[in-house]
Amino acid sequence: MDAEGKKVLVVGTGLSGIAAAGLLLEKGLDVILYDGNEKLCEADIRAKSEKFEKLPIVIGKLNEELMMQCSIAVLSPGVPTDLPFVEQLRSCGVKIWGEVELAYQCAKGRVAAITGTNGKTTTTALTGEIMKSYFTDVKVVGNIGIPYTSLASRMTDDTVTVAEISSFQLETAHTFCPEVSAILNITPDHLNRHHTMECYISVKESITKNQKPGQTCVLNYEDETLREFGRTLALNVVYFSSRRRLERGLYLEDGMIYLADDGGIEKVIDVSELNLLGVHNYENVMAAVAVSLAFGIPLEKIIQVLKTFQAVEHRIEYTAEIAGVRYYNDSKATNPDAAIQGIRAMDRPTYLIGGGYDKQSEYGEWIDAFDGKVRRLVLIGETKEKIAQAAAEKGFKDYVFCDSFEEAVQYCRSHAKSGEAVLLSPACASWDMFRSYEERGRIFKEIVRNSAVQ
Ligand code: UMA
Repeated sequence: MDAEGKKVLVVGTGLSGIAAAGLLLEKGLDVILYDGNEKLCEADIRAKSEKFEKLPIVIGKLNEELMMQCSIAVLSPGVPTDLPFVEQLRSCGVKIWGEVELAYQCAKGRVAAITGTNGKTTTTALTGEIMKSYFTDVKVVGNIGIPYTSLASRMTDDTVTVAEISSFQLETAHTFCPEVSAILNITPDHLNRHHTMECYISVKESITKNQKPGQTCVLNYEDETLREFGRTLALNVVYFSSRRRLERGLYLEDGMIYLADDGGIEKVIDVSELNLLGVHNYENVMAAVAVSLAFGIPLEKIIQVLKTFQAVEHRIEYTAEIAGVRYYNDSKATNPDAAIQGIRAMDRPTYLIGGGYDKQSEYGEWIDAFDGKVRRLVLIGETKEKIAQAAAEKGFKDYVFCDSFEEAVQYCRSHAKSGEAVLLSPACASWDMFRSYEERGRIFKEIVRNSAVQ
């Protein structure tokens, strides 16, 4: 890594920034750690790692003099690349890298990378489990919650890395080149960050931009954008489909997943043998199988893992049954498309908790997917009025507003009757009320479980 005797600026002091700064210090580079949030306290940041004892930390505003001292700025994924200070860094000649770019430049071994609007965490976790059953050194990193930089220095030529990569991370990943990539689906999300759907699509597709002929890209045949994109790639493209038989690739038919390869068809698994629910999850399974096969893992080995793999936390996660009411935590549904999968998976009348941070999403299709199943929509957060308006426009008037998250859960607790369900599937990010969707999901589970013992 060439920092030309200058300093490296790390932007953000969340998971990514802390791990990136740690990696750079380990490499003996001069690091400045910066966070734009004026409310943060320097001592708290310094306490995050023993390595930070003498580290220069800047909070609030960056001055130009300091920018001029840097050759590279490593941005955390949550930092938009078009902010004025990032533009200023560029005009000072500072290279803008993301945390994934830094990790990739320091890492070794083989890489599989998974992106898509929804399903990437489940697919990454499942692919990681399959890889672990076959290879001795497997690292599962990225948007899944383990920064790539936190493990990069421990990777060797024998390491297999399975990386969940978000659109935010792809924006600043310049040389990143996975041996196998997968794009699961692309539906509107994060449009406040990427501005247009075209930009969002092209960022997602850029996961393949450095891949070479002979390397593999796994794509969802039922996503028209991706189907067309596959036709333009000079790579080994493997499609999967939940709606039709494919001549080559993986497909779902009558509850069975098949692998078709130039005339030969093999049964992979009957979906009733999986511990995962819903067609979207069968798509995730097909993608994970395709990635694993491309890494040379025998199908029998893959099938063994499929039979034991459990759903990821916060994704249509069964939480409890209290007085005949079933509670599900789908906090990971941070956009309408993910929330559509959540309500589709319900098989009973449902009290649905929705709303949160405003990412400028449209909620009409989510409301269409209620399909008579939503007994009441319990709305919270920044978007509650916007969602209520979208619901009213669709003729759905059975909604209530709650002022706090706790109030929303308690409302459902006191209204839902035996045989009904309560589903937290907000269709929005959590950042207006919580630090993360994980925190929102954990608090949901806590309130539900505590109310069971009252
Ligand atoms: N910050 C600034 N300036 C800004 C914006 C943020 O200084 O303009 C600072 C904040 O004050 C804060 C820090 O940056 O101190 C936060 O950085 P971050 O938002 O990048 O969060 P991290 O803790 O580093 O977590 C990130 C991912 N977060 C985002 O992409 C928003 C995590 O994905 C990921 O798990 C983690 O890196 C490890 O790789 C979460 C996520 O919500 C799960 N991802 C989105 C999604 O899945 O939809 C993309």
